[in-house]
Amino acid sequence: MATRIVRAACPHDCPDTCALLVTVEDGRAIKVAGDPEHPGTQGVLCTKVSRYTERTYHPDRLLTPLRRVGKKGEGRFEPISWDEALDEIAERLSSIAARNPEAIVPYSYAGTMGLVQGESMAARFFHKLGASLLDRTICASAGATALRHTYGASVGMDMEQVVDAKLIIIWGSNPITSNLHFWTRAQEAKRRGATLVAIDPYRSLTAEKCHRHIAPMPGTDAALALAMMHVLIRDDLIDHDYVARNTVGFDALRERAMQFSPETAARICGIPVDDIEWLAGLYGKLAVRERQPVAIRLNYGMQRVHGGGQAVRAVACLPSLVGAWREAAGGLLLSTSGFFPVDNAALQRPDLLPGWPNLPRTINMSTIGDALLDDGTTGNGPKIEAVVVYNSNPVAVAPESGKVAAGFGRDDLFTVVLEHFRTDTADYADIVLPATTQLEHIDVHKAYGHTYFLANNQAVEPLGQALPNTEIFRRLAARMGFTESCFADSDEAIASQAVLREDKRAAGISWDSLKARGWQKLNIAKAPFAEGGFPSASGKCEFYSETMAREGLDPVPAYVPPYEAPSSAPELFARYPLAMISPPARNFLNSTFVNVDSLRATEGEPHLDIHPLDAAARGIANGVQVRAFNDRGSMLARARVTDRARQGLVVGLSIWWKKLAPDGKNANELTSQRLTDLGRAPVFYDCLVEVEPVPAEALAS
Ligand SMILES: Nc1nc2c(c(=O)[nH]1)N[C@H]1C(S)=C(S)[C@@H](COP(=O)(O)OP(=O)(O)OC[C@H]3O[C@@H](n4cnc5c(=O)[nH]c(N)nc54)[C@H](O)[C@@H]3O)O[C@H]1N2
Ligand SMILES: Nc1nc2c(c(=O)[nH]1)N[C@H]1C(S)=C(S)[C@@H](COP(=O)(O)OP(=O)(O)OC[C@H]3O[C@@H](n4cnc5c(=O)[nH]c(N)nc54)[C@H](O)[C@@H]3O)O[C@H]1N2
Ligand code: SF4
Ligand SMILES: [Mo]
Repeated sequence: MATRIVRAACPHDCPDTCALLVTVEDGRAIKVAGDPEHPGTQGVLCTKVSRYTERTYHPDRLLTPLRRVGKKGEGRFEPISWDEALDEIAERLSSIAARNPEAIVPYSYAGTMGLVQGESMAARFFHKLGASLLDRTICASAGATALRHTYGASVGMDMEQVVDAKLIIIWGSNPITSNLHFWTRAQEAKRRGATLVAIDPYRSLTAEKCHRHIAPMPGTDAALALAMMHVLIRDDLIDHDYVARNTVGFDALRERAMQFSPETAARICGIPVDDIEWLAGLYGKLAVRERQPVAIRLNYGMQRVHGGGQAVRAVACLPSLVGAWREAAGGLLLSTSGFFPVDNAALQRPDLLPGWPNLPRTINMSTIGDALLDDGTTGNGPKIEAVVVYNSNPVAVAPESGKVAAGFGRDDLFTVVLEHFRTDTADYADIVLPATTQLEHIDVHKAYGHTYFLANNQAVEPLGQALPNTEIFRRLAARMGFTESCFADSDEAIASQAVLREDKRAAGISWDSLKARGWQKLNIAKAPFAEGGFPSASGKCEFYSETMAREGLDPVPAYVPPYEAPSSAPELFARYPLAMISPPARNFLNSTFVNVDSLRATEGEPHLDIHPLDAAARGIANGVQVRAFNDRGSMLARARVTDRARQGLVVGLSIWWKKLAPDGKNANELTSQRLTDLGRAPVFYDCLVEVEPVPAEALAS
């Protein structure tokens, strides 16, 4: 029996980007484990990915190309050959492109975070075609834009250092679910005496294990952060030297903060004044008086609301006010992605665009429902005639799902989906193409929660007739007659183009060294901003952003209320008085893994957590079926009456496959297509609903 261990990387959209060791026996992967040597992974994987072989060898894996035979959405297909599939796609795309290539739209996100199987050959293909560009906003662009306007890029502290912090504020983040390896480090810090505080409207698995839980209403974090600044300034808990040397705009920030007394913010957030006084007092005292490391783990959960961008900006100013960056275990971490020198121009080749440097029109992925339903007369460019989906499941994950499904349901739309499984989106495809999983192809990974590049070596041969995304686009390019040499690059060649080796942060890192070693850390100082040196235009942390002022945006962190809240939409609130959020379930990764039986069994069925007082007011008993609804749609879920959800809030952990839910719907039936203040991102957690019990007779019928 031939057994070998292959060094690989977790492909999922998770800050931890774990280093994997795959055990392969006689050509079959039998075990996926965490690399004990990798400092981020420490030999441990989450439950989902330790079950990765269950997903790879799942009986429902797509193993041949398919052509739709039923109605769109019905999910009836017949197998066809690769030649038939690719000929038909090339023919359809060519004829649309001959009229207007902008009528073709790629739709992809982070089903794999790999630089090779993500936007390399695929991007080259769509660029050469002149297709519409896709604005990839569905997750992080509010926060990323805010960080760019504050620090200059998505950069922050090193998660490995956080064990020495004395205070860790876990803000809009649920690491036990979505950032496990940070949580391990936070627990070590706790054992060494750190205080852990969670800021989350929901008593998440993480919040219940922190020393203190502060539960503001969704979308009010900027008010909380500004009031913390108010207290810090009022009580002179400011690192004046750090502020003078390494920040710009303190006076403007002070003026703004003075408008947010703890009383004002407490009213906006729906929390006790003492929460704010206590937290700001502790943060300032530890950092400024005692020179102890204080850390903020900010995460994307708090920027999925109207004011998400400005809220991130407000929180991101806190560590600079108190000089927390002086310590390696201090500062803030939202994302480390901006540290990575990646050669996107080589990977994606935007120069292939027909009008380069003029760009085709851009479609925002977060409003794909409206985009697909646009008839081409609204001034937003031509009607969309074809969509090619890869690494994403928009019918389940994009907001206002009713419209997304109606859009993908258009009979005059040609849809191609590259997938592992027949997802909710694949059901709407004209042609489905079987893609390889991480065990069956190579890749290079950066991360957004740590600072290692990783290699993914191929562990096993592709299953059935599955092909890597790269090979699918390579073959399509050949059929379309694209002759540039980059369309012949092998995956190895693409992998070796990924790292920008001239950058000193990547000194000594290449595909060759990565694939042998598995992972390598970037060369970055332990406390990267101890003496300023932010990657912004001014080199400083920008409390006041000149760039934002020029763009007509509020240059100072501001509180922008939610779209759907009593103060901003009283009439809506009267009809739909509960704020609904739908953050990740622990055993799913977005909509990935929902079809793995053992993981779905652990989650059970779609639930809705509701506070006992809100439940009582509606005659909802624990365990009954309820319907959550608003003007956009509705979904069924089983009520869990629990004070984990604060009063006024309901929580439906997500993202369920619609077809595996009792009514064929999920939380995105209720979410809206409105966008954040910065970054054009969706507002999944800015969503008012009403909830009613569903009588058993109604369910039976
Ligand atoms: N197991 C698992 N892990 C995942 C994912 C998954 O689906 N499952 N998804 C991955 C992806 S793509 C991402 S982007 C990350 C997301 O992970 P996080 O960035 O941690 O974001 P969320 O899980 O969306 O939200 C985190 C917490 O924020 C809270 N929250 C919601 N609204 C607000 C608010 O307005 N203010 C504050 N302070 N808190 C709020 C939620 O209740 C939740 O407990 O996780 C990644 N990891
Ligand atoms: N209500 C609500 N909606 C949300 C969120 C929420 O918290 N609440 N979170 C939002 C966030 S943060 C995000 S990031 C998005 C995530 O949205 P998506 O990026 O669409 O993520 P997934 O749902 O995991 O779908 C990824 C798909 O890619 C496929 N895939 C994986 N690897 C490959 C590959 O190598 N090749 C091909 N062809 N396919 C592959 C997987 O099988 C899977 O079906 O959802 C957003 N939607
Ligand atoms: S999903 Fe996250 S925690 Fe789980 S193995 Fe992948 S990177 Fe690690
Ligand atoms: Mo995400």
